[in-house]
Amino acid sequence: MLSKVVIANRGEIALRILRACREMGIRTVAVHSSADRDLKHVRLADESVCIGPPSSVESYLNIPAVISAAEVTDAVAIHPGYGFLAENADFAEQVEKSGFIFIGPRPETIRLMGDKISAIHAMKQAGVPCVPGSDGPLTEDEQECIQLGRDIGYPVIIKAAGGGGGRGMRVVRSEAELLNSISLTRNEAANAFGNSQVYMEKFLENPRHIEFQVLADEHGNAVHLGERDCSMQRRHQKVIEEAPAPGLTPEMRAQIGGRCAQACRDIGYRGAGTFEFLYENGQFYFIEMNTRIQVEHPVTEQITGIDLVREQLRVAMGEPLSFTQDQIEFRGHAIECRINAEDPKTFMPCPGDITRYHAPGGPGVRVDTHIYSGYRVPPYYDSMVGKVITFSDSRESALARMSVALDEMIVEGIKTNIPLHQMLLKDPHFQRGELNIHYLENKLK
Ligand code: MV4
Repeated sequence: MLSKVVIANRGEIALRILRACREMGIRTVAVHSSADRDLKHVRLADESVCIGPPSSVESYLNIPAVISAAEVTDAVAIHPGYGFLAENADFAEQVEKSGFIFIGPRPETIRLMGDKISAIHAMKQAGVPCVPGSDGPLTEDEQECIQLGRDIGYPVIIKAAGGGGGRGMRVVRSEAELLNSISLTRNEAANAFGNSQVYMEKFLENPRHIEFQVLADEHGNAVHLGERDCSMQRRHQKVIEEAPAPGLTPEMRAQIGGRCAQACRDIGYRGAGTFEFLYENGQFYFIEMNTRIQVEHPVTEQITGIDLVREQLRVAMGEPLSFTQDQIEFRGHAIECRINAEDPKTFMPCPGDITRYHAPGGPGVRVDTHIYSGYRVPPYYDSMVGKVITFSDSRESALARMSVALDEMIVEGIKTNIPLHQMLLKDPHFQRGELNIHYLENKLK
């Protein structure tokens, strides 16, 4: 049994983790910056520790400060949430070396997946379908790179091994640009990630972004919980996510999901994780793995009835998963709209005082947020202030519930992207489930 957990995050996910801990009888420690004393989970936690000034670097990213807070409060485990230190292998390692449980995969697994070249290599070995591309890093041999480009066929994309999530990549449309693009990407990668290794993939023009959720325990059990379609995005920030992915057959889900679960067993994965794929013309291509709980985890929870954060905590205590693959059933449809404190037209962040807040509700409506009337959104962090999730037996009805929920929701004092969501919900293409990763940016043009 975990007696006490440090929640090393802020905002809605910190509150989500706190709720799971409280339900399980686990005591909680909120660690927060000096700008975050008024966060809802700080008020609700058994204990709280201010770990630094507003700047994330000096607080939520300050490894010694987070570990010291665990020491002084006599905690046994640390939950990193998403962002901040969640996928920092050095942090996970120091947490374990200091005698605490890191609620996530082993540090070596985080490191393996943090390097996109080693991640792809591991997944190929495990039988997960990948994008046609270079087998490993590009060499300095120019002729070899040119031949590789010809073999793959243009357009290709050069990606940094240390990149991911849209950082450190460049599309190459002809052989004439290839060598220059490789050296530009190499230089940027060396500066940004301290790793100049790059690799080449076939560039897919209009794919969807579909990701599979997995859970694995320390007893060799691993399951998949189906997929989420996260194609509605702008500048690598997801805006709307849903589960299941429109049009995906149960056979395809079982096939790709089964490969992901097997890959987890092969690499000795632990905890919650996500396999990111591009999906085009009925084919899946693995691109990256995320070794954390994700923002959009609720849509999976709603269609499976499984509490992913509870399972993370169970796995961290050494418990087996509380179900097997054949006990997982997918039911209905769930959609999540991310609510950001930003201008709905310019996307500029709009922090400030929330003078009035009324949450939507009713059957099939879930709101994951830390905001309340009188809360001040600080300017130092991500502008996401919450998520509205609706679910129903069909996609159409989940969309209708979302429209009603957002119409009912009142957030005053700050600008939010609710009007953007209301526009997207009326979009005939989105209503028919016809979208790809470029859809939103093209629509906004
Ligand atoms: C790609 C791609 C097309 N072809 N790889 C961007 C983020 C990173 N996770 C991988 N990304 C992409 N990789 C190949 N071979 C297009 C993207 C991409 C993208 C992917 C997922 C979600 C949004 C995206 C937006 C632009 C480009």
